[in-house]
Amino acid sequence: MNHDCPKSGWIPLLYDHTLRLLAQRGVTLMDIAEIAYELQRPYNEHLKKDQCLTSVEQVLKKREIQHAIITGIALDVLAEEKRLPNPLQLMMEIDEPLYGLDEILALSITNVYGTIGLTSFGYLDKIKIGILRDLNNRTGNVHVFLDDLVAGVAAAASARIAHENPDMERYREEEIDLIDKKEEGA
Ligand SMILES: [Ca+2]
Repeated sequence: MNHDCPKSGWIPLLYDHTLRLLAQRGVTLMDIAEIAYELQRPYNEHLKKDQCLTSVEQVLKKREIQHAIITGIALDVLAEEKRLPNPLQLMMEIDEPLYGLDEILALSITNVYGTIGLTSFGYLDKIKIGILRDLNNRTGNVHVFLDDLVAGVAAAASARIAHENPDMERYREEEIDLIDKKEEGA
């Protein structure tokens, strides 16, 4: 741990760094917002894409989510550069189907917003929409972790909107407030 970094300055830096990493890997926040929109639209006819974008931004401000993205993208990049030790290097190159840590890491993102996020994540694993389909088709790049991270953030952003929906019980709103406050103050 680097104790030279003042806590108050470090957290926004990590947010910017996370956005930069996603951009370097060809993923914009609007790409993620569009998936969140598709997930949540059936339940919310007044939903706007801007709302989804704001939700994605809020999700990406959470430290444990930044940590998951930084870790997963680092492994993808190291695999692309063939710098991982074997057999991990080989498993990443062939996207070994029995290797499930990419999904486990992404679940740490969806877990923040409870079971709605979990259900959406499972759904996205089956139907690859938007940028998820593009990531799967981009040859020459390793996206073992990135596809699940993007799905995780989209599912979390969608769950966050679901929690905010006025049709849901009041305690849900309070729950979301608590989660946000806990993170901001952490
Ligand atoms: Ca994957």
